[in-house]
Amino acid sequence: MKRILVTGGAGFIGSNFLHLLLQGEGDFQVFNLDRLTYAGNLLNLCSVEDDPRYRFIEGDICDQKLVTEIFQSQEIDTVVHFAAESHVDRSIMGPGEFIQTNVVGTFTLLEAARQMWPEGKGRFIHISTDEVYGSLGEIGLFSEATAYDPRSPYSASKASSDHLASAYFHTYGLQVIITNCSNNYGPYQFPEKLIPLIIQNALSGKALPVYGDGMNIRDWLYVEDHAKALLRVLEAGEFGETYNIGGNNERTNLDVVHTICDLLDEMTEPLEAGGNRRDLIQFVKDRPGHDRRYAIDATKIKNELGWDPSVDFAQGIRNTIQWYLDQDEWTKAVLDGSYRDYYSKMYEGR
Ligand code: NAD
Ligand code: TDX
Repeated sequence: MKRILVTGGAGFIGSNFLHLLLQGEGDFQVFNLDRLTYAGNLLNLCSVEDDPRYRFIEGDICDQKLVTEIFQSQEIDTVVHFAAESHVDRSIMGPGEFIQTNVVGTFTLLEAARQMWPEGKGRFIHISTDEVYGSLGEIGLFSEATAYDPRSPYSASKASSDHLASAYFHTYGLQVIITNCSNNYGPYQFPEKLIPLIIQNALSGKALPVYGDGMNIRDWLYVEDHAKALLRVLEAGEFGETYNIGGNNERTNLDVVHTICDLLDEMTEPLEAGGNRRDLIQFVKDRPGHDRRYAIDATKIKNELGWDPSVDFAQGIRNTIQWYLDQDEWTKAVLDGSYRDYYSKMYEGR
């Protein structure tokens, strides 16, 4: 029986991954180690908390004593490592936490795995991002062979953690796999990120902040497709390999915002003040070091592991909007005082 340690499972992608994993019949135990930062929320896990195969452990991945104790007492043989500080804008406001959790936290987990697992045993799946590759011009795609060129404190911290994971494979033979994924969207995403932020603001008739000229491009992937890709990696990925995961779905930010506005006009009551949601768009000061374009070549994971995205953007964005419309309790819980403080620091006077 596999004994899996998931880190950051109370966050956006981690909770979607746990839902999928626990929907399966497999014989395993899964432990979710999460510090419950502003981005972690146990409401994301209500549907799995009674599953006897699942246990939540509140704690910090940087806590070496705790991490070692979990590896020992639970005989962990698999790590799926999501825990991170994940928001680029917050990393620009204050990089310290990013270095701590993303670099030191990853090191702490790798080190525990190295100490505890005999050579040739264990599996360590390190979840990372396409942002480590930097910014693309108008053409080209990021492949697994693209050189790293991170531009924000967030992406630099993720790049550092990827390099550590890779070094543990080469130096110690730790059975590591790294995945680099494009922008995710879908249920349970914290509303600091573009898509849920625009949905929440557009619902309440607030300004919709678009950075710069709105022509930056991201490759959007529905979060369940990312979770499915990670399950394939867990089942059949090759140790020492990197897999790029992407949606083959490039869109300008402005196009994404327009799509959300039009769908909300169609799916909900009109705004009290009249007009349509596109009228709420405000171009604001650009993000410093804003990467212009990301796009993933996902040929390797398609050919080697048989994974392809299955939800197209038209369907995925509609599901996402409907999910936020249905989640009053969740929304109230996350749009709390700390979010409002963050929002005013980030957006007022911009
Ligand atoms: P998130 O911010 O929604 O969730 C992060 C989770 O980690 C939260 O539950 C938080 O409580 C937990 N956490 C943070 N610091 C911790 C610590 N020190 N110890 C224990 N738990 C801690 O992030 P997400 O969007 O779900 O991203 C998950 C992973 O996927 C990250 O590693 C991120 O870099 C990567 N990723 C995200 C995207 C995306 O579009 N969101 C794309 C590619 C890769
Ligand atoms: O208010 C906004 N206005 C705006 O124009 C916000 C929050 C964002 N943007 C722009 C910036 C980006 O070009 O939208 C794009 C997407 O922004 P984010 O949602 O902050 O995502 P991004 O910076 O692309 O990073 C995301 O994808 C890769 C995740 O946050 C990372 O965790 C992941 O690694």
